[in-house]
Amino acid sequence: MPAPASNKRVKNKRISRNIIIGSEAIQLPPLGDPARPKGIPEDHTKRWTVYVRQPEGDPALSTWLNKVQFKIFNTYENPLRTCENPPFEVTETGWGGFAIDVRLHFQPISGEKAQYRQHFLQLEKYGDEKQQAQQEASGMVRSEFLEVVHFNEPTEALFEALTSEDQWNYLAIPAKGGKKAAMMALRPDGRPKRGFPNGERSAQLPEKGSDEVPFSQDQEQALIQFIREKIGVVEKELDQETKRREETEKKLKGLRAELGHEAAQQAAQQASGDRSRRR
Ligand code: SLL
Repeated sequence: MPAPASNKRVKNKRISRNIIIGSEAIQLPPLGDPARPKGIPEDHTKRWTVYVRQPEGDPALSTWLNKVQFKIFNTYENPLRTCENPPFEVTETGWGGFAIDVRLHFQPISGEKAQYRQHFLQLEKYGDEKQQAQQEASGMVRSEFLEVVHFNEPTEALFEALTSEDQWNYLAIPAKGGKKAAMMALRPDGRPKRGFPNGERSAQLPEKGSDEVPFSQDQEQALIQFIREKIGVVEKELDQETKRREETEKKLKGLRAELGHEAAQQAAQQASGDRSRRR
């Protein structure tokens, strides 16, 4: 029986995605300090957050990541914390660091099993003097690692999702964003205008520009024309310079010949003088 279409894999392809797994910790105001939030166990000295984030500007995480579970220290209530949606993070208070299991669950279209990573919850300052001074000054200790997730021979559905333009839609500036939004040429739904007016998807530039469409084939042609003209100007100047150099060289050659002739005569006179004196 043939495998259902959703499980069909794209042979000889591997798509990788980066994620940041990290934690941030800040000092809590001490016991008795009115600024200390209520209801925190007396021995807790830090507030921390452990998280899975996408690197800035990367394709959207939720294309492939469905949910994240953080297995925190087992003295915490409900130590297996599940984040079904971004932000994939857990915030708690405590007094000590420990290793957190991070379970990455992929979108069902991927047909992939969950993957496990570990992150050590770093609460105390660390690193060289400069790093520690920076942590002291900011009042925060951050520890981050870049992790790579590989999809070997992804399912067709995952391959489609991981190669789709939609992964960057989250970067679109909302339509009411003023000048910047106009620059981006947005559709009414806030997504960037792309492709041809008939909806055909393309990496081509639109033919005509406007106030809202700064980059077009027209503008590209105008730029090419401008550069060609400038190249023409430079070539003409180069020609003139070459001619000037040739003339100068000719003059130099003439002068050298003249000088050579005179010098030869002088040398000859000198030599004959020397001879007559010697006699
Ligand atoms: C270890 N580092 O790995 C030690 C344990 C546990 C920290 C650190 C409070 C937990 C709670 C807290 O910060 N525990 O209140 O349940 O063995």
